[in-house]
Amino acid sequence: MPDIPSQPPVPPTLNPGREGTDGTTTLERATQKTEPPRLYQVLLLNDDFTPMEFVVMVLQEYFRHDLDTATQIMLKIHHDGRGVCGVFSKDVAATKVELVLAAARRAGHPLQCIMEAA
Ligand code: TYC
Repeated sequence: MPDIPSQPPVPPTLNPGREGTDGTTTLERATQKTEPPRLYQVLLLNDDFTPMEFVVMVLQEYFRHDLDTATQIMLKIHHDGRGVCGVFSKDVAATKVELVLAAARRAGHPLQCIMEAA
């Protein structure tokens, strides 16, 4: 099914015409000020109960880190209280948070996963 855009397309606005010497008017497209989409960090928070192996698995399966990187990130979270798993668009970050929380609850772990504007 095609995606339904959340907003209607914005018609191009035109600057006032620039008069030529030959009676013609040239219309110029106004500069569009489109901000780049905001990015969001997905973070895991430390707790005393979730097994280290489960956190490493989450970092590998949901954030595509290799075993060494996943282990380093897990240890950073264990020591500092929190750590960044990855940076994504808003929709992708929200989906990762939901998937990680669902996996943790299924496994009976209290792991917390949050997103923050980067
Ligand atoms: N602190 C946990 C333990 O000692 C391990 C852990 C690491 C838990 C990172 C959560 O996000 C976390 N078993």
